[in-house]
Amino acid sequence: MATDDPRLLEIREKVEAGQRLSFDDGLALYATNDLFALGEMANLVRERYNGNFAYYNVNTHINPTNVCVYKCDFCAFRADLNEDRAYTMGESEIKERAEQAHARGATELHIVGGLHHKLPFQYYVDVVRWVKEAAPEIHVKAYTAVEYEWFRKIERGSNLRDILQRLLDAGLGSLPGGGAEIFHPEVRDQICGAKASTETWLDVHRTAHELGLHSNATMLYGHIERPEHRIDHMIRLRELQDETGGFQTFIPLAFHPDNSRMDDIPKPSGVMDLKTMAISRLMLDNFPHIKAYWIMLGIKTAQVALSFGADDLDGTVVHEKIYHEAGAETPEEMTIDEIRRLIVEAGRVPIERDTLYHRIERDGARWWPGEHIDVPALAGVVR
Ligand code: V47
Repeated sequence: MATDDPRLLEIREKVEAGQRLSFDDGLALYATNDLFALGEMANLVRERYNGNFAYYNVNTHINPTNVCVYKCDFCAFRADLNEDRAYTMGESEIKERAEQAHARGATELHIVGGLHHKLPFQYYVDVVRWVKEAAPEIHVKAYTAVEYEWFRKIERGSNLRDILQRLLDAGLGSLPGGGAEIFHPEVRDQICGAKASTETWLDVHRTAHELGLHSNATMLYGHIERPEHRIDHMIRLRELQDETGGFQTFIPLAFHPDNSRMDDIPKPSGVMDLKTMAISRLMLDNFPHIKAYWIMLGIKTAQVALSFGADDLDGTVVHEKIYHEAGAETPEEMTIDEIRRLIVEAGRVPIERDTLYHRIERDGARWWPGEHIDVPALAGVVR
């Protein structure tokens, strides 16, 4: 490694020996300007865990409603019930979306939306049921921890376990990682103080893991948070993962300010994006995968991120609304050929996966899951 920064050399030794990095190590990584040294260290871990593979899936998003009781400062997607842009999808629209997704070969539907104060919990259960009726093979990755906490509140007398079980019975397959934002109260209280607390977010994922579900985790960065808040966030996730082993993928989400109440904040820079990707890979030593979500990062940065710790690009993604409302300039969809070309050009081997990281074998729009892609360095932690 070309660096002569003694602190980085010390961290490098730990990384080579497979030792856990501390909070102070994380801060030292954010303090360095040696992006190449940082990227090279993250790449070492990335290749130790996932070799030269880069994963993607074929998926579609459904946001059943944008009506939301909360007014998170960063959100450009939400609407009040009486606004013209407010909508709620019914059974036929959800089923049509699921059928379309199935017809084009999607293996996953990613479902998240607003917390609608007039809809009962049964509506959210029905959304999952409608999808499974229309397209039984599709994996439903649905609802953030914030939504689960809302369901618990509106379905009086139920606990989180009952709520999750009812959705499991309707066909739920796993949980996406949204709603995590920044766990540290100095930031969380300011940008989304009203919604599910850090403890609740972690508790929803813990309970889901106990029920045998896998989930993802995110972190929204590039707004008012500082490096210590990001490192604190990663360490809280690492601790829960030590306990349960149920997380699959960590997704750092770059903040998009347009149309939000924080539109005076500039978008995170390319350096910040790559640093955060690399540091995530280094700090989250018990997460099998780190995702470069191209919709948020932009296609070019996501491609470069495959050499800075990331091993996954998410999917072909159709009908993405949350970031496009907030000014994302990426297209709403990439074809399989485009994703594979980006991966090959980055020197990686493209592997189509399903939500739970089984290889997908494909013959046009028809597909079937192959073997599970094990991460050798984490044997025993993930299925
Ligand atoms: O929690 C909202 C973020 C998240 C903005 O699990 C914004 O595979 C940037 O979690 N600028 C929801 N970010 C999306 C999400 C996700 C995305 C892709 C894959 C997976 C997965 C999960 O979107 C929210 C919030 O952190 N968000 N508004 C914004 N203006």
